[in-house]
Amino acid sequence: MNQKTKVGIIGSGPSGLLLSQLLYVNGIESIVVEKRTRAHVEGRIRAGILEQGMVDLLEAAQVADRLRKEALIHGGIALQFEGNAHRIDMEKLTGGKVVTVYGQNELTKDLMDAHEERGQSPVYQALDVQISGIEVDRPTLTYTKNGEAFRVECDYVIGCDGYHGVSRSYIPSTILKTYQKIYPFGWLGVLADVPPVSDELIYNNHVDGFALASQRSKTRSRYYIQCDLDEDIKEWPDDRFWSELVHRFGEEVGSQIITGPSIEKSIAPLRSFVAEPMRYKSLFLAGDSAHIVPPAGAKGLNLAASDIKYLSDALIRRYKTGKVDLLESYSDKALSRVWKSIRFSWWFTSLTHRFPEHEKGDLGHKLQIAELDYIVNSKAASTSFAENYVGLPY
Ligand code: RFL
Ligand code: PHB
Repeated sequence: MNQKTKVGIIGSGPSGLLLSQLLYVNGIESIVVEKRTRAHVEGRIRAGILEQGMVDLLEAAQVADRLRKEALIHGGIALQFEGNAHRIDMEKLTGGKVVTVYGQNELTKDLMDAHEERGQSPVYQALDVQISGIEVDRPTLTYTKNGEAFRVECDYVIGCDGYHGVSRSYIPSTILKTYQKIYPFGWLGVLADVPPVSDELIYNNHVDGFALASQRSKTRSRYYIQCDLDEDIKEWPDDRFWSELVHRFGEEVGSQIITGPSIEKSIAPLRSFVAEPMRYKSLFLAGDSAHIVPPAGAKGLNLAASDIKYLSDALIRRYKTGKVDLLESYSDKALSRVWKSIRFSWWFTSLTHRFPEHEKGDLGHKLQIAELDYIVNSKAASTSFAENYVGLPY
């Protein structure tokens, strides 16, 4: 079957859904193709911290009603090291900026519901997605669904298909340059319906490994501990997870952690990755298809949002005025912000995790403590930290 649209979008993660919703609000039609089911995409427990820029974009996309009612606003976070937690007052240090706590899966649900309401849901279970003709005027997306072949003719193809997607591979290898660092550890995350240990997030440096106390609501906690890459999740029954978490948070915080049955548990590998350029002819990359950050710093989803802001502005301008200048500058503009978040996330990971080359409590660990101590005690350093954490300007 043949279809025609203006913008063909691959992937219905937050990048793809937000882009198509913003285009819709501005009267520009698009088609989203997604290889998984709606339930699968919606069920992925991932990010939870939104910068103000992303919240503003969700408002512009007219999908922020539930978020406005249910999200939590955080004006600070704590950095814990050597057993003591130190609050960074981000709101005060940045002249009033805060972050919003709202699960990525809730946000995905809101976006999917908005698509469904307007009768334009993504094409789920679209298999074998391929792109052709990005070098000519009108590229084409092809896919199969339930054994039937489909062909979508469009003006632009947007690769929002994540790190493992297909779109990046359509940029010729003579043009594409990738940068990557794989970290020698992962994060073991648990979601549980228990009240969070603290009103705000606590990032904890411990000689046995990093730990993070996060949350989704006043009654739902999200905790992470640094783990080895080859850990088998089956070796981590709830009791073992809670006892390691309590141990890493130490006397003061650990003893206050309320435990309960996990409702989700998973291990995520950590990497820094950037693909340049983020545009080739009529193919544009956005979100995780072009870059990955380690999760300390909570930048992945927020970077996807800034890409979508630049790209939606560029496409809206193209369709409203015929001008393609913002499409031409998209890759450079997006990458300039991407690299700053890549740097912040890499630096914050280096400062808070235990590295295999560190003997317990060796020089590397001592240097981390000295820098953390500097951050929490120097106004200049804590301001710089806060400025990055709440999100650099778009
Ligand atoms: P996604 O979410 O990976 O969506 C890509 C979609 O494309 C589909 N797809 C295809 N569809 C059709 N054909 C193909 N060939 C396809 N290949 C793939 C996939 O099925 C999928 O639905 O990318 P997107 O939209 O760019 O969104 C990126 C975010 O999901 C990601 O950056 C964040 O989750 C990262 N992240 C965090 N970011 C934050 O800003 N704050 C956080 O607090 C935060 N915490 C996290 C995180 C990521 C984590 N994990 C597990 C990676 C915590 C964790 C544990
Ligand atoms: C989360 O709540 O999932 C979360 C929070 C902060 C991070 C990473 C993940 O830095």
